[in-house]
Amino acid sequence: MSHRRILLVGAPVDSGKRRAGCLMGPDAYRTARLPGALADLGHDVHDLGNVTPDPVEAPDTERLFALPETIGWTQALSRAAQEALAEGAAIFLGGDHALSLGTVHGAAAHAARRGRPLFVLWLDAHSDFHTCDTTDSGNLHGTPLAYLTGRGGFPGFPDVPHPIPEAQVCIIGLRSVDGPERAALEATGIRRHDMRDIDENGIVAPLRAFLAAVEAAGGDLHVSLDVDFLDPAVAPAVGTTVPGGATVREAHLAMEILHDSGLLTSLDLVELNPMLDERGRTAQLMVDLAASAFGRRVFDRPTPRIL
Ligand code: 4U7
Ligand code: MN
Ligand code: MN
Ligand code: MN
Repeated sequence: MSHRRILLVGAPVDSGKRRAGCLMGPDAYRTARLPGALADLGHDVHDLGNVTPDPVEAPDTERLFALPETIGWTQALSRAAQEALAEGAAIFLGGDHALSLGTVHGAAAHAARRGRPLFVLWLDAHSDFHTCDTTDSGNLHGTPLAYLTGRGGFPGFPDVPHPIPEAQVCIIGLRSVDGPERAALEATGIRRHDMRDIDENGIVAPLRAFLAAVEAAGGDLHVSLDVDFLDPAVAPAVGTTVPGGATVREAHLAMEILHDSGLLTSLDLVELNPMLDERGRTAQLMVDLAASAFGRRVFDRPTPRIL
C-alpha cells in the first residue's frame, strides 16, 4: 500500500441553503474518527483545522440566500485548497455543497500550476448546475458545477480562470434535476449517469471509463461526494433526501476503484447535517467511504464500533 500525506481541511459552510446544521459536519467527521481511520491505513494525516470565510461586502439579495457569506467562503476555500494541495492529498470536511465553489476553484488553480488537466467526479442525486439566474430556491449549494465549468452568471464571485472543460466532468447518481439545469446540461458534453443507468449497467462501467480518460490525459482527479448520492435509508443525515440512491456497497465499490486507480488527488465530503442523523450512522458511513477511497479493503474492515 502506498502511504500518502493527507491534509484534512474543515469547511463548516452552512450558507448554501436555508436549513442549518452542516456547520457541525467537520466535527462529526472528527468524532467519527476520520483522522484515526486514515492513520490506521498508514497515511501521514494532518488536520489543518477549520477555514473561516473572508468578510465580503457584496449586496445581500432577497432571492439568493446568504450570497455575501458564500462569496466569502469561495475566496477563503480556494486559497485553503491550494495551500493543502501543495502539501499532499486533500480531504475537505463539509459543510454544504456550496463549499465546492471554493475547493474545486482552488484545485483547478493548483492543477493548472502543475500543467495538469483537472477532472471532476460529482457523486450526487442532483446536478448542481444552476446559475444565480436560474435557481428557483435561491440556495447556492445547487450551483457549483455551473460555476466551475465557467457557465457565468455568478456576479461578485471570484473569476474562474481555469474552468473545468465539460469533457472532464462526470456526474453519477442523478435522480433530481430541475428544468433549467436539464436544458443547460443537455447542451454540454458533461458525462452524466442517472440512477436508472446505474441500476441497468452498474456503477463500475461508467466509473472505469471516466478514470481511463483521467489516466490517458495525465490528469488530477477531484471527487465531490454529496451525502444524498446515497439512498436516504442508509444515509438519513441530509436535508435534500431523494429516494432511490446508491447502496452502501455501490458507494464503497466506487471508492475502492478510485483508490486502486491511484488518481484521486482531492475529495469533498459534503451535505452531512448531523442534526438529522441517527446515532451518527451517516457520519460513520461517510468516514468509512473516505477510508475506502484511501485504501481500506472490505476484507480488512475493522469490526464496527458501537456508537
Ligand atoms: B445539493 C435543488 F430545487 N435543485 O436548486 C435546488 F431540487 O448540493 C436542489 O446537491 C439542490 O444537495 C441540491 O434547490 C443541492 C432543488
Ligand atoms: Mn507528518
Ligand atoms: Mn450537491
Ligand atoms: Mn445533492
